[in-house]
Amino acid sequence: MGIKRALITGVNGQDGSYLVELLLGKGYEVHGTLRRSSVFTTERIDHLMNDPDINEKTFFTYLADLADSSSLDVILEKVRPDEIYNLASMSHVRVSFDVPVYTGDINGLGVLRILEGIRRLELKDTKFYQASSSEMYGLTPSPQSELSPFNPVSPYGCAKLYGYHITRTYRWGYKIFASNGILFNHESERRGLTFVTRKITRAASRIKLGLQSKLSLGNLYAMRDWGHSRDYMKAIYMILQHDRPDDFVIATGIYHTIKEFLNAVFKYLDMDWKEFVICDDKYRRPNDVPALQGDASKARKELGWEPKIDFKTLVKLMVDNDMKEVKKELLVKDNG
Ligand code: F7E
Repeated sequence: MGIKRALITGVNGQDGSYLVELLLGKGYEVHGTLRRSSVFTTERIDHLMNDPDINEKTFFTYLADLADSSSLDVILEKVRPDEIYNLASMSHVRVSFDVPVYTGDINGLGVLRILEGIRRLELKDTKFYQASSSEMYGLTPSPQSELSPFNPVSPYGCAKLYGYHITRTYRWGYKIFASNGILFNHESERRGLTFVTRKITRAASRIKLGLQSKLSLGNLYAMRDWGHSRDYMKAIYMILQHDRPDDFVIATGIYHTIKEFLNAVFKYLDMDWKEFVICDDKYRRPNDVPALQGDASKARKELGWEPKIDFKTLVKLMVDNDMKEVKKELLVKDNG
């Protein structure tokens, strides 16, 4: 058997960066797509792109866009991947209320554009993974499993639900090995700075080091089931190695409020969050999902997957990393 070839859309995102490391470690040749931007957006994969041993032999990047099927088709035809991981999306739920049509195009129709590419090019041996989301459950009471109904309340959740269903439709209609991972919130040291966990760990570090005095947030009562992205990328790899295409919830099963996350972070830094946090309506959403807590029993049983990084360790990893990064920022400022 030759070297396996994977295509990851959105390879420069938090998840893409961990997945490319995992696949390169398993001996895959990895092809990744990025969207063009006026600023550099490759910082999470620069260590791989700049490594001559990796870059020249096994890791290739392309500019492409889920809005543009021609850009996808060219890559599909050239790479003819064994596995496709569709991680590209407009990933911010609050922002989806500002750009709802764009969100529908990318997170919904974008999935269809890839599936149509697989179908039209007759890539019969290509397996497809769709990054579905717990946001699709919306108002459904927790805990949520593969059998729970979907009740999305955001343009993001609605578009992701289209992606979920079109993936199943192509699995059944065209016998494509197409699977969904329904991933609950997953964070890390590489999480974008506008998601609530990283916003908190970064701000707490800046407050601790005297660079910031207040932190503005929205709804503090929402509950989320937070895991680590690295663990979740192992799960999605396992989903495509399973003997048949299927849909799996990936979650820790444990949930916390935003207040509990604040408490854990500020306590770790010997501070009291109540002295620094202010609530600002700007960060509230027209609708917010109240409580997400995943039941990943099916993935545990059928894939043998389990998360290794618990809540306390996640908080520690993120805070330690932000303290290090903010200290570096301070050093540059002092020397400049
Ligand atoms: O918000 C509340 C906010 O933006 C979590 C994405 O990866 O997970 C993520 O979506 C909670 C919400 O993540 C702020 O109202 C309060 O209740 O970190 P988040 P999310 O919306 O759950 C799902 C599974 C995905 O698929 C998405 O791609 O925190 N919250 N104050 C705030 N949230 C933000 N961002 N900023 C605040 O100031």
